[in-house]
Amino acid sequence: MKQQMKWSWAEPYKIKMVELLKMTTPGQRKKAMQEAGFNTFLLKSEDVYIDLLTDSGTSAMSDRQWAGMMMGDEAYAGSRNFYHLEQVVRDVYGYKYMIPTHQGRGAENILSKILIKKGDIIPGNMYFTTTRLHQELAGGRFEDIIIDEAHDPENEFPFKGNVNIEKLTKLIAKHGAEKIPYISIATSVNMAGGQPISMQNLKELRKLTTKHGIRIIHDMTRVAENAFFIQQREKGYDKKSVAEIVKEICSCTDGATMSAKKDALVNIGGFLAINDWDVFEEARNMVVVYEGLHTYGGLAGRDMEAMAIGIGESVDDNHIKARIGQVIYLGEKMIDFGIPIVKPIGGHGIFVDAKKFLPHLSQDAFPAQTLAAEVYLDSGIRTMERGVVSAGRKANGENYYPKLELVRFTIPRRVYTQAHMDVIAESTLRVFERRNKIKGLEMVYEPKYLRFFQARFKKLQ
Ligand code: P70
Repeated sequence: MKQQMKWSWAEPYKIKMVELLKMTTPGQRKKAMQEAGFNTFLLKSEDVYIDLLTDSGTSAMSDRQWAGMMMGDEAYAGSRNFYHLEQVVRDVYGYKYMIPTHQGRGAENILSKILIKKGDIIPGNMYFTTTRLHQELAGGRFEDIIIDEAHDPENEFPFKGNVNIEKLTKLIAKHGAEKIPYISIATSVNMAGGQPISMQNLKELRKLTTKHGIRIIHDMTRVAENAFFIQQREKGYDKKSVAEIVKEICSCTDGATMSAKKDALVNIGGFLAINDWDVFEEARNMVVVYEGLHTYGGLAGRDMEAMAIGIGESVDDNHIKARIGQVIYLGEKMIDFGIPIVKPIGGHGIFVDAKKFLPHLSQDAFPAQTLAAEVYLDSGIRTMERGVVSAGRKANGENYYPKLELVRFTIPRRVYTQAHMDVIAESTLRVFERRNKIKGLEMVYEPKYLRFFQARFKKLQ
């Protein structure tokens, strides 16, 4: 499926300041990769040319956001930037109550502690690393209820973030609604490749959960990107603005955790939003233990101001069209080169299928980790493993073996140009051309939690 838009898109901004990049030699990159134990998380950013590790906290703020930083009210309590942020969350997303947190996982921690009891089941549309870990640490167990299509990189279903309603119905019948504190629903499902959930599916889910008295908690980290895909692909939404669709999505859910470092165009920040007063009360109590007072939650006043302004900019149709237009441009270039990627192209990056790219490597030789290292060695481009290393181990110590073994080329917002996209695709092509000669990796150091961040590897001979 060609996703290319009929007419060219262009950025709805011009560049006022630039940051110079360091270019490296193959020898320097080899040394840096060895020192980093073949883990791109352990590279020094100085040794990176184009940084596609993540779209989290790496976007460029606007002049308006920077001006907002100067308007920071750094009072310990009751900062005016907090009240501005609270108002924006109500106006743009429609949630009643909001507590700022230092980033997304801060909100996940508090919410999981409040809503989950030991032995609970939390069904969700594919796991996310930090989200699942907080659910498990609170005594719960995550159950994947995403549609099967999401696990197949080749399947071009337009809403691979959808929930399999039948699977969920069976799960409720099996465990009983009292064992399910909430359904964990992400928009733009990260681990599936930035795939959207449809409004129709969300509405069906709302109906079913209302019948059983189960809450829906929304991981709204990339909700605006999901809304764009609904506008482009779902019947009845082509005339609606991204802002209208975002609000409609949120209205189908009871609360949310947000990492504002993505959609909301800030370098740090997040929040917990909820419509239920009792949960809010408890969260407001708990935030002082883990984050800070409920009117700053671990953030400076200036951070909250930049976030409030960034949220407004994030739901602008022209912004989102250019943001996703750039991702699609890169994806189509890779498809034209014959590089196997997850389809349809998602919202925040290109996910290269490492199983298909390196079919001679078993999952125990970490194909995605290997490929990420090889792309860096070729050009200094940094990407992220999203496969067996990220999936970690089950409570009984066995490895999770996810069907998707991917390398994520994540595109920061408003940072790189179309020429950078060309260089990225060409570097990946060079690695693809020598793929048969590439050997796998062996893990030589494994941390207990979220191992992908700090694990170290050695080249297999
Ligand atoms: C990424 C980042 C963060 C994230 C997310 C979704 C859908 C929650 C969070 C947590 C950073 C990251 C995190 C773990 C592993 C690798 C990278 N995703 N929900 O790069 O938010 O980072 O603010 O605590 O994508 O995808 P936060």
